[in-house]
Amino acid sequence: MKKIMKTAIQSAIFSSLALAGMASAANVVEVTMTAREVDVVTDNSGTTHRMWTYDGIVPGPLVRVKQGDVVNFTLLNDPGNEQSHSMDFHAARADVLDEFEEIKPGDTKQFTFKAEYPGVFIYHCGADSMAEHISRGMYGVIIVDPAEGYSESFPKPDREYVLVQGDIFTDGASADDRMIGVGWEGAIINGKQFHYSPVHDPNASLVLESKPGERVRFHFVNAMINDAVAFHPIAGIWEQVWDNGNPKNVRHAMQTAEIAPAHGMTLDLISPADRPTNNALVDHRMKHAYGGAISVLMNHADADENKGRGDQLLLR
Ligand SMILES: [Cu+2]
Repeated sequence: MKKIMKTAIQSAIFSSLALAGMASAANVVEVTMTAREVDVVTDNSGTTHRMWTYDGIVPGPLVRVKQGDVVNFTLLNDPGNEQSHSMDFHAARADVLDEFEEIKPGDTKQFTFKAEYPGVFIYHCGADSMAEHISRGMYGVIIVDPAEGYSESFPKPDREYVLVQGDIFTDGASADDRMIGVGWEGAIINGKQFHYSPVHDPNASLVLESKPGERVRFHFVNAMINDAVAFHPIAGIWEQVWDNGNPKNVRHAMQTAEIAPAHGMTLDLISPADRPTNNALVDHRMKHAYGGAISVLMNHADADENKGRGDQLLLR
């Protein structure tokens, strides 16, 4: 009896130690961003707009963690700013009035969350009016890679690109204007109209690239404030689409994926292996496509080895 008790106590102690060990084993990822209100170039010709940003860039920095990681986030609101700002990570479960509260210029906000679910999530400023804060550029992407890694139903890609579609409004458009679409000038992909489309804009100097037959993965986030995106790869078919980027939410051989505002999707494209081809990745809503939401993917043998890998997932 005594011996059994002792064993039970020992095993209880061992269990709690094991749990503590597991907790401390969680990877903690430090992420710091500074809200900055600055002029940003929004097309391939050098046109600037007054934007509100994370770290002075649109979209903000790409954050990538693994499911189970703890994100320790710090937001600084630059003292030179005029507006209050905040951070809302869609990958977090938190308190909108606590972690996501807005802070005044000069203030700092720190919070921690655990990335519990895999997928591709938007983050954005939630300060009033969101219509203005988001459409002036305060958004970005956090990818949470699945804890179990790649699998048969979620294969390892050869290349990955991050695409974020947002709105661009005339500088003077008020929050109320933006809410109802007044002053809308076009759609921006990773911060610029026709960013990767020399076909539609001779000043575009960047294209997306892959080799024939490669599996190219797109992590797409819709940061437009009112409109869904009808994402279609012209001259291609999405091999698989994972709603919200979660390996469990798979669909096959899709032509067009409807992506709601503030939603994300992961989509794979495989080009013919036997010859060089091109795809035009469009928002099939013509207003958006011809407003700037067309990107060219060139599939050719000389594709830049660095593109779609390492730090070249979100081309600036
Ligand atoms: Cu803001």
